[in-house]
Amino acid sequence: MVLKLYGLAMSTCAQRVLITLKEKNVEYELVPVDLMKGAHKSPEFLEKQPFGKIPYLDDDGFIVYESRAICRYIENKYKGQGTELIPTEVKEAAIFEQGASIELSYYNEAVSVLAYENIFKGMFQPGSSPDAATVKSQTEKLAASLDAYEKVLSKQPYIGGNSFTLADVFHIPYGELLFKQGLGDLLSGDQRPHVKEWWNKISSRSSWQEVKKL
Ligand SMILES: N[C@@H](CCC(=O)N[C@@H](CS)C(=O)NCC(=O)O)C(=O)O
Repeated sequence: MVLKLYGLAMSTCAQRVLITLKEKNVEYELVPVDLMKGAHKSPEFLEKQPFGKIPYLDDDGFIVYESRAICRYIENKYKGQGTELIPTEVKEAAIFEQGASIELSYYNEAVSVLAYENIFKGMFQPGSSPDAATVKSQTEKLAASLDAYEKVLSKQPYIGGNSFTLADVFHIPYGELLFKQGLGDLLSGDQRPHVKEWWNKISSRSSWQEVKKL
């Protein structure tokens, strides 16, 4: 049975998984979940994903949720197929885990709060506007983190080491949304040349170009 991903192609968390599926050349079916109608809070959905969030994966009855965990599951299940997204050599694996933790610790909160304030808030609460103080503080926090990224990326080409990995994949969807908020310069400005080079490389992957068209 083909893997079933419950989510939406426009959801950043589902996009992480979709990029992974494309990189691994794995067949899948995307089953839409109507967030506007609250389908993700229905008893049937909560049975599979108790936190009421998209996405979750159904692999012939085996359920896994949390986008990063789903990506790791797909990589481990399809090891040897498509792009290798988690290195196996012990030191390379450690640097990969370091990169994955960097994304979760120093990037995800700022980019997700910014996307909420500048994009999603208005969609879910029509008439509301971004909180200027939150936008300012999260932008400053992200800029400070990216200064540290610049140091990391001056020593290695990818955030998870010497090759493209899931640590890079995890950054892509929210990174792209920064450009839709007029904040793309944080990633592609000349003030951080190694971040710029890294962002250009990871965002031009054909997997992401295909996911953007879904
Ligand atoms: N840590 C979770 C986050 C999931 C998440 O926040 N999903 C969002 C879409 S990107 C969602 O379901 N939002 C609807 C809601 O919170 O009601 C993951 O990575 O899967």
